[in-house]
Order: sequence, then structure tokens, then C-alpha cells
Amino acid sequence: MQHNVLLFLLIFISIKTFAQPVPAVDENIPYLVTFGKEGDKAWGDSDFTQIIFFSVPKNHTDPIFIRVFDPEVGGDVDEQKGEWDTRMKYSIYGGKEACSNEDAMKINLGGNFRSGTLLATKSFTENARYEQQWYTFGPINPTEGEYLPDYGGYIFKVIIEGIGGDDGNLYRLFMSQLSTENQPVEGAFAFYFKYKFRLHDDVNEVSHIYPFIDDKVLAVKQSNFDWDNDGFIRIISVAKNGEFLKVSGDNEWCESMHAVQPAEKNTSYDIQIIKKKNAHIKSNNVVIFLKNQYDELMPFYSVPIGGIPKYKYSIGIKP
Ligand SMILES: [Ca+2]
Ligand SMILES: [Ca+2]
Ligand SMILES: [Ca+2]
Repeated sequence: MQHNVLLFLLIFISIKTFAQPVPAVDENIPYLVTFGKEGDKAWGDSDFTQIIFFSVPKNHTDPIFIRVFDPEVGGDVDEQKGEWDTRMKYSIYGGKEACSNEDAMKINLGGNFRSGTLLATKSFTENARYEQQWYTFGPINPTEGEYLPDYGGYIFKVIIEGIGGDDGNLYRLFMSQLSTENQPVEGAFAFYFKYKFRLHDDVNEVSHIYPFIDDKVLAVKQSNFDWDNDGFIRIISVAKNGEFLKVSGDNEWCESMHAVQPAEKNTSYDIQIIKKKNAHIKSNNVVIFLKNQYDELMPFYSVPIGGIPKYKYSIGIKP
């Protein structure tokens, strides 16, 4: 990404305070999902590992906290298979290569995805004490992150791994200024390259994800897993008024290619996730990621950089 473009667009982010939860407010996604490593992939998690990156602007010098909602695996929120026997490990990394190591971005489980310096870690099993409660990691000094100006400042990596068992862990994250409540860090945001989450049960809810189309992206190849044919995924952009992505069935991957129009450069896509109205599919867990024409993963951002795109008829009708 061109440095000046991101800095310019980050000015837009800095006035928003909705960027700290993951899933983000604008995404309208109920929960992140990670299964124990003995889980059945057909339940919607392809590799039992999730990686979320948080970016803290350089001018923020106070300590930060990373909080997890419902970190344990049991109770009402989570997805049970047999006994509750799942162990979920949360690890926070900073320092050199925490984010910039390719294995981390790609969640390459055979490689060095645990790159960087381990700052904090804790494992959870079924535990009524944390049922629908927040657990707080920190305080963490912002400068302990990996400094990457292209990603907006100091970057922290949160790895969530299902290290045992076969149940599904549902949870949310929040980067906070305070240990006891969710208080946004101004100008901070999150990004992620492979996103594994739960769809709403309510067929009228629409979820969103927001990749940024930088000026070198010519084409986007999207891949999704275990969507159970649950409705439609479509792109809204300045030049696309609902271009459909291919949707996977049960326990399968599918992909589709999408050409980028010149007017879409340096804008976000609003990828809309619309449930199948007459199917009423419950507890649907899914995975999605995007690659550019160089086969590089493209990040989703917790706030749409440059704002939520609106289709412009005058651009879209051009061939
Ligand atoms: Ca189990
Ligand atoms: Ca949970
Ligand atoms: Ca599914």
C-alpha cells in the first residue's frame, strides 16, 4: 500500500471510535469462531486457528489492553460436541516480525506463524467464571508492537488456537485503554487476512467485510469455506452494484475471480453477506479470504478505509 495514501485515509479512521471491537461494529458479525483441533471441519473451521492484528497509532503512548469476551468454551454462547472438552489458547505477540512474517499473515501452520515476541498467553476450558464475561490481557506498552507505518503504527498479533477438544469457541475481541471496560484507543483498528466467524441466525441481518483495494490490485480471487449455500455474498463498490461471489456448500471450498475497475483503486469494497431467507440456517460458521493477482492475501479492516463505498452509477455503467 502506498504510504501517503494510507496516512491520508487513516485521518478518516482517527475520528471514528468503532474500530476497536472484532468483529467490528460496521461488520455486524455476531462472533469469531475457533474450534478445538480435534473438531470436525464440516462444522465450519478449516484449521482451528485464528489470527487478528491490532494497529496502535504511533502517537498513542499510554498502555493498551486486549480483552476477550466469552474466552472459555462452554455455556450458552459456544457450540458443543459431546462433552465440553476443548482448550483454547490466546497468545499476544509484538516485536520484530510479529506481523510482517508471511507465515503469520497466511496462518501457515507448518511455518513460523508464532513469529515475534510473546507478550502474554492464557488458555481456557469450560469455565462458568468467564461465561459471557471479559478477560483482559495487559497492560501492554504500545512500543512493544512491531512498528509498521504501512499498517498504521505499532502492530500486535493475537493468535487464538484450539489446542485440544472438538467444540466450537465463539468469542469477540476488543482493544481498550482500560483494563476494566471497553474504552477505544483513538485511531487504533484491527485487520485480518483469513476471517473465521459465525453468521447471524436471523435471516434479515446483513453482515459486511471491508477489504481495501490499493493501487496495485488488478483482480481479486475470493475463497470461502463451508458457507452451506446460505444465501448470497456480493460486492458493493464505487463501480460494482452487487457483483456476486461464488458461495460454498457444506464442508467445501469455492472461489471466484473479480476484476478491479480503475475507479475502485484506493477505495474499500463493501462485501455484503446476505442469508438465505427461506432456509433459516442456524449456527453457521464460515471462513473467507481474498488474494490479489500476485497471490498475496489482502487484509480486511475493522473500519472501511475511506468510508463505506457507495455505488456511483456514472462509473458503474462504463464497460
Ligand atoms: Ca467436545
Ligand atoms: Ca467462548
Ligand atoms: Ca458452515
